[in-house]
Amino acid sequence: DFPSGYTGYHNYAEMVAELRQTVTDHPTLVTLRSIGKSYEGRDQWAIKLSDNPSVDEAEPEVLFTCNQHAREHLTVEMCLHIIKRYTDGYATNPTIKSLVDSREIWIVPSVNPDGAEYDIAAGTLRAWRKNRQPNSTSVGTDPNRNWGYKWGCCGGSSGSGSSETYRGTAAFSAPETRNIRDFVGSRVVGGVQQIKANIDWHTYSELILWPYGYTYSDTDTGLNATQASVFSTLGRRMAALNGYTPQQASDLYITDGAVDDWMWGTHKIWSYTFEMYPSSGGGTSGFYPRDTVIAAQTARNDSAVELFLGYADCPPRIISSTC
Ligand code: 0X9
Ligand code: CA
Ligand code: CA
Ligand code: ZN
Repeated sequence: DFPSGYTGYHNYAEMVAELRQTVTDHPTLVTLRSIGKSYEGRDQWAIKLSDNPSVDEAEPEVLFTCNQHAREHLTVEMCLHIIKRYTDGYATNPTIKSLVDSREIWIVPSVNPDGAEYDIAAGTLRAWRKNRQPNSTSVGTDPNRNWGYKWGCCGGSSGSGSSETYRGTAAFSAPETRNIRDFVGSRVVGGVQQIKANIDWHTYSELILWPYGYTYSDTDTGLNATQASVFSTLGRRMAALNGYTPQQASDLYITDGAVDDWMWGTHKIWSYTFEMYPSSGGGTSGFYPRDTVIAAQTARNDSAVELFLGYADCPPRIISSTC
């Protein structure tokens, strides 16, 4: 389990208990489902948050994903914080009520539960990143190099099983990414993708990133100048609210097979990667801030998330463009 100084973080069992409690407390606002099982057989839980959550209403859908990377435990807390804020705040906060009533918000607090549990299983913090799927030489595929848009194209991932950025034997070779792929695919209704926008939460460096990650070019196949301007304008507006640094993903470094390129490249979902607190850290210490920072570093994103949800029906509106 989490060691001393970190017990305020949720392990997998505590996370599931919290999700079930949310259903008990707010049965008119949330439903809970598993979207599939991890390599080791843990459920990947998804909350749907909306008015009339058991009905598929004609409302723009939004997806928050957390904990692709095992050791990035602060992101689990971010997803749980969003759930708490938009349920507990519903009755008293008119902005929250109108967003919940006009959107269908999907939240997956742990995309990579096997890795997260392995990271803490010895009672120490192992700095584990990948999933727990054995490969030819070692253990683990990097989920965020396993997505199927330009997978392995561009030197932004590794073909070596021992690497921290091992891309897997094929796109979606990891059950964890495959299940999210299939879930997102299941939201194509009548030929129209219902999910309009996504934030995939990571740590650390305090960044807001947008596609593409596989190329340094601002525009490329499937991403024109107007769309690039939407990404950067909304990215900068959110960054002004949380104090993160906004940039195209490849300005950090080239990645291929990352989730945001797939969400946009394949589904035209406006997908951002947020790298949370801290802004810098020595070695792996940046992945392990004490639990005392959880409240402030999750609440720090409240106004950015609110802006994101407000524009999620049509992000191009932010540059007075249309959908
Ligand atoms: O390398 C990653 O997957 C992300 N950084 S982390 O320290 N959380 O592992 C950054 C990904 C940046 N690229 C894209 N978002 N495409
Ligand atoms: Ca609804
Ligand atoms: Ca719907
Ligand atoms: Zn990460």
